[in-house]
Amino acid sequence: MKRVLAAELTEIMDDLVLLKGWIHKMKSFGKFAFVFLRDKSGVIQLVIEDEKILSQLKLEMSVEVKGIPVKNGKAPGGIEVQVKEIEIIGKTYYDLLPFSINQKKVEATLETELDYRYISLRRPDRRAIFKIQAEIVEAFKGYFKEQGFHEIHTPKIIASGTEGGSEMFTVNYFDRRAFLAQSPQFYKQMMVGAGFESVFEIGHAYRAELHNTWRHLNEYVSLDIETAFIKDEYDLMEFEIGFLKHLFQHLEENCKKELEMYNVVLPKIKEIPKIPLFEAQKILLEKYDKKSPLGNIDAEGEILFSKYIQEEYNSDFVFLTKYPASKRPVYTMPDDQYEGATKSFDLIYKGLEITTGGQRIHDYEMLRDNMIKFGLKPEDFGFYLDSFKYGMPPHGGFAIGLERITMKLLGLDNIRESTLLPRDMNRITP
Ligand code: AMO
Repeated sequence: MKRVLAAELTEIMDDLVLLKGWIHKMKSFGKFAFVFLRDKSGVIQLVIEDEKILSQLKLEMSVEVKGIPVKNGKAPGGIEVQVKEIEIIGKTYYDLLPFSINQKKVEATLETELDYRYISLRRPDRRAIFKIQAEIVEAFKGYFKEQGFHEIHTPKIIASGTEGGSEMFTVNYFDRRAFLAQSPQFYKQMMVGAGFESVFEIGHAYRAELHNTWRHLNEYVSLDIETAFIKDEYDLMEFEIGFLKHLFQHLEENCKKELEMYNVVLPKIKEIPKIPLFEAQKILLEKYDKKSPLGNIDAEGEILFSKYIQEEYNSDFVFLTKYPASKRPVYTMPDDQYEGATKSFDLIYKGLEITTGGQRIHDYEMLRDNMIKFGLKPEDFGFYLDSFKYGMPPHGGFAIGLERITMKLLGLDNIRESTLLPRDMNRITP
């Protein structure tokens, strides 16, 4: 007998159906009970009259059910199943569930939920986050494949850092020291130059950030692109706008139910304002008396500036452009208009940076000289620098943090909520 899913029971079938799932909720009326069965698709009401079996049922057991679907206007979805046979196929071994699966509110802290991720994900609203996340990845793949980009998978155990700074995890690699990749930066550039021209990668990135915040993880998923023969960084911003438009269309078509659970109204993107960083800093100071750190704006500044953009441009998004060279990695192309600035940008979405990108230095000598200017030793960059000796074309790219875009889209408060199994300074399990 073929299994049917709860959500597939939309009309009455004469025959017995086979359902499998977990006991979501039970309402007993003495001689019979309504038992709600949950599977990956939804919840269906069962009517059970066998008192012996009812006494054995416990929340979250997994069961196999054979029964006849009948109409009941009061049942969720208008259909209930009159159970003929029920078998317990997955026993439980708990005294008390760590938190409720079947109530609107969880009544547990986020940390407890994460400790019991294997239970919290049984909640349909929690699984919805990851359904949407999976569709963000689908949309990213779909869009960039359509644009002629080639998917790559680059190593995550690497010999040197790519993003400057000290946020790297070291790994014992036999008798040598290696690092976990902070980003696929060098390899995505290399693959563009190697002839693919346009590449994308969906992969893990590692940051040994020494602070636990609502927006930082130590391991996250990076949606990266890199493309050759661009004119400048504005070509890249157009790619990101194109992707976002496609993404929201894709989510509207594929995640209606899940988006409703979080009351998400998808943004309608026409244009995204592009504002040089120094102007954003000036506006923050003049309008909000908010001072910014040198060559950047901090988390509070991002939130305030997004508020300003929402009021002035009616946009959830803003590109901050022309970041200073001193605050950008060594590979970033200097700007030809503003002294000390670069052809790089961040995309801020509802008060949070979700993307960094920019045009890269593609000329071998220029890159080598920039490394020296940054106080780095060109010989430490071996294969990366060498790959620029063979006609590297003008190119650039960007990376979107998957958990960050998911979080902002759903209006979640903490990045851990949009991370399946978060890694932070205090957590490496489950
Ligand atoms: P950057 O370091 O800004 O740029 O990272 C790109 C994007 O990745 C996400 N992100 C993070 N998400 C969660 N936790 C973190 N600790 C974290 N760090 C970064 C953010 C961020 O915007 N190589 C460049 C990209 C490029 O230029 O192509 C880079 O990695 O969403």
